[in-house]
Amino acid sequence: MTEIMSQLKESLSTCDESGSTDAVQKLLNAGVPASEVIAACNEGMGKLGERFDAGDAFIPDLMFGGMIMKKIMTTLEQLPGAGEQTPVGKTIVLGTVQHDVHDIGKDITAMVFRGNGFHVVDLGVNVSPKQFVEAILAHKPEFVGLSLLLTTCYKSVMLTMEAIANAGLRENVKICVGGAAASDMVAERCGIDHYAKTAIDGLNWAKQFSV
Ligand code: B12
Repeated sequence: MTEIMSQLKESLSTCDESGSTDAVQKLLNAGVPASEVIAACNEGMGKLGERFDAGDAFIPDLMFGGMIMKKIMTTLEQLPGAGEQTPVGKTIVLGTVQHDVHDIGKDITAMVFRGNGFHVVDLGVNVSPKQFVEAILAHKPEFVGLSLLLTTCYKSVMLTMEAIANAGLRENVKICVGGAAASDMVAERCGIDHYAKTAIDGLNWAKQFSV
């Protein structure tokens, strides 16, 4: 199984579509849980990012890698049990912060929360601080999830937190941040309750308040 996991990571990082989807199918057929498949995909996408950093991959590669990843997610979403579960009656407003258009991690997070009975309000990408505030007012969520992939968008996180506080809503919601540019330090500096390393980490954090 380790070999197929490695095949998946290698195929995704080199944008080999059939190699990636074959590996996913083999893993699922062997009963590997979707969460482990997602974790391997994450690593593969991270490696693709490293290739991009090293000048060995280019924007079209990132885009193609993103398309392969979305295809894999569609397969995972169709698995039995991946849909809405018994509602836990809690809502999360989710979005990728302003000026950032990466949505794969956010979409996985939405899928994971939905699959565990949360009501998910997905605001999409490039979400302005004002849109977050409006969504909190409209949906009265218990949780807000910010996705942050670009270090240049750190300021968007700060401005979003400021806008939520200025609207008098900070005490009403628990807030977490995730994505490649997020960290414990970002969370701490922005006054965010939790840094979620993965979607599952975010879910487990939210679940403690949801029993
Ligand atoms: C695919 C990709 C793209 C695609 C995105 C396609 C899409 N539909 O999303 C495209 C081509 C659009 C793109 C564009 C750019 N990209 Co890009 N991209 C990537 C890449 C390779 C993979 C991202 C990804 O999808 N990973 C897989 C997912 C599953 O992982 P994830 O997002 O981290 O999510 C997981 C967790 O973090 C967590 N999570 C994420 N969000 C949240 C939120 C909450 C609430 C919770 C609980 C959890 C959670 O859950 C997920 C599952 O566990 C990364 C490399 C990397 N290391 O991330 C670079 C990367 C993020 N991109 C980068 C760059 C520079 C860019 C561009 C600026 C390039 C350019 N010069 O134009 C543009 C910016 C566009 C913009 N304004 O946003 C850099 C950022 C560097 C930096 N320091 O900021 C990276 C790190 C690559 C690199 N190493 O240089 N990119």
